Amino acid sequence: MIFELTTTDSESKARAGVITTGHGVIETPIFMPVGTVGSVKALTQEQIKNDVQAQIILGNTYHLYLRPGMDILSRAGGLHKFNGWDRPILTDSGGYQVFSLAANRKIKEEGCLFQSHIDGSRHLFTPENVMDIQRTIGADIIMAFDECPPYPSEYRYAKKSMELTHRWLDRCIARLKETQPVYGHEQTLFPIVQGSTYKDLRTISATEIAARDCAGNAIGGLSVGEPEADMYEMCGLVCDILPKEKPRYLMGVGTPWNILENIALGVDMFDCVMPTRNGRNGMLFTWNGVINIKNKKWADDFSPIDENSPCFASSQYSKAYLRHLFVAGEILGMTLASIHNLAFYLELVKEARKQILTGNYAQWKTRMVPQLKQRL
Ligand code: PRF
Repeated sequence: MIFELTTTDSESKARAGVITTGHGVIETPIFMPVGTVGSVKALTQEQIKNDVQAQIILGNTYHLYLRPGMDILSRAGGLHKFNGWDRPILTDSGGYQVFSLAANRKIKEEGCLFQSHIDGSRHLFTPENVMDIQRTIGADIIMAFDECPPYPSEYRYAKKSMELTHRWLDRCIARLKETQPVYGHEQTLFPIVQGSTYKDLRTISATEIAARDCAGNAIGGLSVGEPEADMYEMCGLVCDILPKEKPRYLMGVGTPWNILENIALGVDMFDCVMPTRNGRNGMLFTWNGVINIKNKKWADDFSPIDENSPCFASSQYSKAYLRHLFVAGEILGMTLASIHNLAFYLELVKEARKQILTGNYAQWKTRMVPQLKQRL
């Protein structure tokens, strides 16, 4: 993987760059749609590519390991072959999903024992087998096995957890050195900064992570219930320590305004279930604010969701029709809302990139944030 930093904004820490992987290039800042089980929910690969214009999608080790399982993924020839997505894929390590989804999880030095949320079966994730699983899935970017402490966490717990994440990271790195990619293309490890909302822990963690000299770095443990101001403070502090010449990925963030604020702090990559999950629930994100399409007020609004959008779902379907689909429980409603929201997120980061390249990012961001937050 190669990261070329094209421009850094003079009035903020926003950056524009290009990541090159074995499955093509990614222009940063970028938003990555979440495809937990290997599918971006309710969308076909054509829709993700042509309508959303996604450059990279995410998969989850935890879900794919449980279903369809490693035997099927291996025999399919990896996730790219299995789901027909020929652009870059990033897999999360399971270090978050195990803690948020699995039952009876027990963290030990060796790894994490847990019971599947699907059938209750017992499993052990270790830094080593999580690397092996991600080899078999075959994503271009793979994540270190970490522990994401809940918010709030006591200082002593957050510190112990962070130290465990660092020891697990060294085991991930060692395992990758001993093994080879299965399908020929390169796989790049991103380690994850933790440390909850404690400034000294975040400083230690970012310094430790930077010292591993991996090709890209991630920031975890944020957007887990802490105030937005704390997220921005931690993210800014960590970005200032992580190396400039490597991409920075803020995991699981966030709203459109969270994305613009964190780009200003130096983040290059984002993922979040919000555009798809909230979309399936009738929440639409637009340049002028947030719409609850189920609201009665849209019943006779025959204007498009966004007439200026290049995306057909946003410009060709009226709000009244989309509301009707939601009220009637039609699955097309979920598909159109997901396409619209993801296309909007991708347009948002594309416009952010354009503003960085022309030197107007800070001003533009200040103007956009209150507009994006409006409730329509
Ligand atoms: N760790 C991992 N995945 C994640 C997170 C984390 O801390 C988060 C936190 N926002 C989202 N996804 N491995």
